[in-house]
Amino acid sequence: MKTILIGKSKEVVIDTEGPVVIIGECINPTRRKRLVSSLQAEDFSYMLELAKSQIDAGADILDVNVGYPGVADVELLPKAVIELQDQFDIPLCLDSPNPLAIEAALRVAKGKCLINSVNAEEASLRSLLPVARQYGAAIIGLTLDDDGIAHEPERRLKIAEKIIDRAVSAGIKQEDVIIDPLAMAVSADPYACRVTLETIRLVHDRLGHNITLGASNISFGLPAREDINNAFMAMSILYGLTCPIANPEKITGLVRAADLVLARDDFAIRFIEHYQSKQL
Ligand code: THG
Repeated sequence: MKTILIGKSKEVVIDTEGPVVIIGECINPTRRKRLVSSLQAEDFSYMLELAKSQIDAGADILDVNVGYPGVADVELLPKAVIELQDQFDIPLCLDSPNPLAIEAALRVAKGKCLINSVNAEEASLRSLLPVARQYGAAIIGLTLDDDGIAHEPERRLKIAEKIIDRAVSAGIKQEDVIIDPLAMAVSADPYACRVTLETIRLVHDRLGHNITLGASNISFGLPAREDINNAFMAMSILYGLTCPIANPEKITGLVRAADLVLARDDFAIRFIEHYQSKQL
């Protein structure tokens, strides 16, 4: 199954057969004080720097999250989109819990964006599916519903099916629903990653949809986070993860290596190209 996103004109294809597509996570005020203070002053230069460095490091899509307490991302998210699309031709993943901010950003965005995110709560489906349909956007479907987060992979699969059914009923193409199996901190629950891995496998085998997740969520609260993230990322890719949300400066080498090992990079062309770009 293929999901196509579009920047100003450039198309990016996310294909369940791979290779892995990287959604750059760094435009996110969590733990980035400088992004918060610059955005508060409506100075977008640091955000644009973060965009450039992520693209140079291998990002195919940029996640854009400008929300933080006390600031109206209804106004800020569309401004950020305009600034980014003025400089870069890369598809955007609009990341906000606020449906009004998502809609305001879609109104000004060129191309075809990804909405991050919809979930199976009735309020989320009702507010966002018509918006996705209206603007021709693809959606990330988080596998949680009005009962919260399920701990059984089979239940997360059922929730994924529900989101896909409702999206198709709302006029969204099936392939435009990318499933997020929910990556949670393994420090809080020893089985957190096993549940996520098993959900990835079920969604891949039974539904055949593209799959995303926040790759660095799992290692919160632990040392040597990169080691943990890398182990989880490699296993997730084998099971069917196709478009992780991650820091490209830390993940692109591993992603290229995984594609090579999975016979998705004939003659190691992309692997070597990435390796050489880092030597410059
Ligand atoms: N699923 C979906 N969307 C998501 C998530 C998800 N969006 C947000 C988040 N989870 C993924 N994005 C981030 C962005 C920044 C950080 C973590 C996840 C982050 N990382 C470092 C830290 O934790 O200290 C700091 C920056 C760095 O090391 O580069 O803050 O699960 N659909």
